[in-house]
Amino acid sequence: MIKTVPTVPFDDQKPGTSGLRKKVRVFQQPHYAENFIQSVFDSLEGYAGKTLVLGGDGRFLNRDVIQIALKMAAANGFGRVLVGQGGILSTPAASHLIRSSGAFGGLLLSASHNPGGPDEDFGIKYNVSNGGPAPEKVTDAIHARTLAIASYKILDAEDVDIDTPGTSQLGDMTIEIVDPVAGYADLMESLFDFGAIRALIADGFTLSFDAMSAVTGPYAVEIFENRLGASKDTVRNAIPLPDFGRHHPDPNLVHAKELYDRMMAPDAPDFGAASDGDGDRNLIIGRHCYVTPSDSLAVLAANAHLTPGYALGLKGIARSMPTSGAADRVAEKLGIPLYETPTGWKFFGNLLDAGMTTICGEESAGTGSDHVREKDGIWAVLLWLNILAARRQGVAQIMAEHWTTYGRNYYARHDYEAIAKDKADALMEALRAKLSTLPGASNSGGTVKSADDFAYADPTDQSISRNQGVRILFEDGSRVVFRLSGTGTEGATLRVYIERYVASDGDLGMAAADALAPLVRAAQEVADISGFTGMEKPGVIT
Ligand code: VG1
Ligand code: CO
Repeated sequence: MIKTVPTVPFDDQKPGTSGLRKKVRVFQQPHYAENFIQSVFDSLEGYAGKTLVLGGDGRFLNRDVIQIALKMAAANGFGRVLVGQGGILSTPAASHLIRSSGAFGGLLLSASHNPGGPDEDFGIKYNVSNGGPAPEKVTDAIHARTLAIASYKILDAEDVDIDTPGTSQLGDMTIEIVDPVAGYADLMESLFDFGAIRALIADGFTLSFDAMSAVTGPYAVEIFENRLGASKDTVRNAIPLPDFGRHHPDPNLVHAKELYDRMMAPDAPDFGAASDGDGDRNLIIGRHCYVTPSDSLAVLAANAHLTPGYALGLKGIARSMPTSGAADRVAEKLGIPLYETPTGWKFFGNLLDAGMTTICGEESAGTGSDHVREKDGIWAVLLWLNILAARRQGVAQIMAEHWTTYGRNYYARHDYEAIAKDKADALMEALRAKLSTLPGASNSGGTVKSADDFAYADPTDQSISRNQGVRILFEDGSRVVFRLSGTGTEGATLRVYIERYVASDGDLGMAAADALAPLVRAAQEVADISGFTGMEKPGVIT
């Protein structure tokens, strides 16, 4: 029986960089998840009888919201829902499933790199039929609907068994519980030379993958251990846990410290990697050699042609604005276009659909390609492995050669977390107010060449996105970028992105912190970070 439940709007359901993310306690309020899901459905047209993909990263509340979404999808007229067994689907696997099944769209339950558990974060994101995050015009419509919603529809039914593979009925709707891993692993096998990687591993190459007790565990075990023959202790923290073992599933130098330490030890494996809560990010650390995500994008783009899936070359490279310009130099050398987009994967979808770019990346450890419409952690690891197998060189050697060819973009991101929102807004406001006075002025970073607030015009549909981050560009090509995070759930997070380019005949062997120190001072001088936030230092440096 379909129930129509009266409700009132919540005023805080505006999707951020990647879906709606809130504390679990917020999502547990009566009608909260239901309101948002109904607002998503109300913003779509023509889904009657069509297929919806449903799954998440296994965090606390995942299973409960899956039951709600199933009953609401049935009540709202979807014809079929594909659910990852146990409610599990990594974000890239969900993207692939949407595409391969011809689904109308998908609901992805995750707060990605944010921690999980009863006192931590949960999230819901809607992806469209190309498998990618809903573009801004859709998320704007969803938000508008959340402010006007008066009722939602839900089927009055028993909970559905989501753990047993197979097909069942819920009202008029069919539910298929599918293997979350197999189809995705097959896709990976179609893109990369598994034989060459297997041979590399058989020759003694060692790797370590930290799944951070999040969703990639089952994928990594199947792909690295079962299909590629890596030893059975390759994947660490392989079981997805509702609270990620109380860790923060963000693969960076702070939260993946254990992996970092292992990779810096005298007996380190040849290659180390980690992924985040929902499996779309990747951290790459070679033996004694950390690779910044921006450099990783550049190296992958420069070498992708060595792998079967990309043997014909790349159509273009796209990177988010704060991501370093390392990939730009590769695009230049390859003679292909480079696109600079705002932060967040939703901006890459149109470029990928239009065949304008093949590889995309973000400084936040996200890299992906046109094989799906999300960033993809395991894909990036496999592309690295395939390149290592083709070149038979170590990560450190590959990085050194890359910098000698292209020069080096020293890079770091400084995060100031949990700042009072009004203070963060005031900082950005003050910065914007002085933008026009900066060009020509000098500070510790050198002479400012230009300063602006990044705006993006999508070349495929001409839609404009403004206020995407303040950029201060120096005459020597260095830059400092400031923006506020759109994924946090506590106060505001200020991200400061710092970059300095040194040409191939310059000093390529500095410690990043030393190379960037003058620009870090410049950031403080220009934005008075400590004055506005009361913080002398960032909490996280990646
Ligand atoms: C962050 C990253 C951004 C990424 C987004 C979603 O956004 O900076 O590059 O696309 O997270 O990643 P923000 O607005 O907090 O800077 V995930 O893996 O959390 O879905
Ligand atoms: Co993620």
